[in-house]
Amino acid sequence: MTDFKVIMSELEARHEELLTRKNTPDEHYNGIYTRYRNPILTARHTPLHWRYDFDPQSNPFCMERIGMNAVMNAGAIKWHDKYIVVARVEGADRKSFFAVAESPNGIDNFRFWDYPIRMPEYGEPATNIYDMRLTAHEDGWIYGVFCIERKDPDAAPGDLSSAVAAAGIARTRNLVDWERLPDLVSKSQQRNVVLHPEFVDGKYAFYTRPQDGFIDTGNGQGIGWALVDDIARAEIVGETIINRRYYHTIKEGKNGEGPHPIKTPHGWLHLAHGVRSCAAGLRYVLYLYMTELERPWVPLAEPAGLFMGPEGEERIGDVSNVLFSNGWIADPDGRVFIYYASSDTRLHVATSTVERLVDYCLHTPADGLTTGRSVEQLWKLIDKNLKR
Ligand code: BGC
Ligand code: BMA
Repeated sequence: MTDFKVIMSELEARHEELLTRKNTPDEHYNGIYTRYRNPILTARHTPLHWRYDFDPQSNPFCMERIGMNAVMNAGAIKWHDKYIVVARVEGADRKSFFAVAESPNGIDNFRFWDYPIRMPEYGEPATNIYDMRLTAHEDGWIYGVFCIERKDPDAAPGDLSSAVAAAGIARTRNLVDWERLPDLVSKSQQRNVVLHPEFVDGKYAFYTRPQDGFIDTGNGQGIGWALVDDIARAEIVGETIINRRYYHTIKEGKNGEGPHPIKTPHGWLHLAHGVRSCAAGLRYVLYLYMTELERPWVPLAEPAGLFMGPEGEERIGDVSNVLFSNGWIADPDGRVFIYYASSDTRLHVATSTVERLVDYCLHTPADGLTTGRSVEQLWKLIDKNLKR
């Protein structure tokens, strides 16, 4: 009994120390963004009262009764002056769920709310849900659009991996009570669906990612754009591809919109992920692109290659070689907080400004798609620097 108390108070002290640890910027300078040294959320950050049974009678060994495995891919929003993330928390049972965590400064001191989100079901209960994109829409609601996954009913008898992915839609005013709307109706499977924050021609607008199968995007050529009349009966009737995949690029295999784009005076600033296949499996990196202000579906600029890729410990985790982001916050003062997860294991933050990210997009050479053109671009810069 005394042991139990001692163990508990030690656990609490260590947990508090972890939660209140100050985060500091990484020393590497590239002028584009600054990484922070510590992950902002990991499985260890989840509340002790989610994991331990605090009753010495029913838990004599003071054991973790419900294990947490990872905290990753989080939607993000500034709300009541707090930096809020709605993280994908994955339990030891491989099921993920959504949980809100808040921080006073966006960089450290993230703390989960007492209870994770109880997401209402729509139709047949989902086996898993993940990767929520948050959108404070001009209609006044905060929307969460996320992936719902169920076993493929047409899978061969021994195939326990094939799945079907679709987009779930829910809305809230307080991030606690969620109203689930019908799932997005689409001819193809969908993952990485994002709601644009403004009406376009009086309609709701979605970034989509049509795909042939659960993993393979197949003929799905990239990030799509679709208008929907009624959010409570959302159906994709036509999709325009606004950001394409190309051979031998960082997004050769697949790509997907991250969080909803940030509105800037120069156009919409988009954060996305690109995937390619290699001997080590799939490699996920982040990239940026811009679209026109008045016509958010029209491409404006896209720097060549990756914006951020996994580095150091980020490379290692449950699904190694992955950076994924579905949340960022643009503050009124121009600062941007990029919430990205590494290797499906932990959540990090990097900071930048709208001005820097727009400059990066508009003035970084675009991908010439051949090595010859890449070297020409390099020569141009070298000449400029050495022949001044
Ligand atoms: C996993 C996701 C992953 C997807 C495609 C799902 O089962 O939960 O993290 O993105 O498969 O690989
Ligand atoms: C996906 C995403 C993420 C994940 C990534 C790597 O397709 O939807 O959930 O981070 O794969 O596993």
